[in-house]
Amino acid sequence: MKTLHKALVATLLATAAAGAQAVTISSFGSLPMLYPHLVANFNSVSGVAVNGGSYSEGGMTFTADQPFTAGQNAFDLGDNGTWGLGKSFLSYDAIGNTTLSVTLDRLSRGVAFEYSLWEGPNTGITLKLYDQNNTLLQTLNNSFSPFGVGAENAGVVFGWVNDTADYNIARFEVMGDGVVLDDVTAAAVPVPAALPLLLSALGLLGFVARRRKQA
Ligand SMILES: [Ca+2]
Repeated sequence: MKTLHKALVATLLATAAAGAQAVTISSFGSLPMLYPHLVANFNSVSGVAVNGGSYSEGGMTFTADQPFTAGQNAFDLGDNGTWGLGKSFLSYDAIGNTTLSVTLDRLSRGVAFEYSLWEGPNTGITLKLYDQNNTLLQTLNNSFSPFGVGAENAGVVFGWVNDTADYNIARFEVMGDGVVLDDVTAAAVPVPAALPLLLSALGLLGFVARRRKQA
């Protein structure tokens, strides 16, 4: 019991200290892992074409102003070769910039995904984060130039986390030309989900205190 109590406190302290930073999915360990993340990996669908509608998975709803496909298994990325051999992912149009909007079922303080894209000169994506009032929180640009020899199946993980109290992501947009995405992840939710968790942690402290009193 004492060890568990220490682990909970350590996790909460780590959460408070993490601050804002660019992240990869592998470094999501610095986020509050006590709550489940929202994850869409598109592994359970095959070639679902969406044109003017939306696709939902893992607590996220994907919409775009141009067609996209959920559960794509291979995608021609021009100079970047064929992407995603052996995996299932989301792809969208390679003709001009497209904005993919992702609405979250719950507020989040961080998002990340693996991506690749069509040939240059558009060698990156723009990520925009919005709060529950649809107010823009942040605009981030990420450069990625996987082109040429050896670029087949190249991809990079990009994301952002800010665990300050009033930073709540309700929706985000990924803009780019011929983008493929996989393992879209929205980090755990300190508010409002943190409240019952904090209460349960406090309850645990109370339980420990009571046990000590009885001993
Ligand atoms: Ca996948």
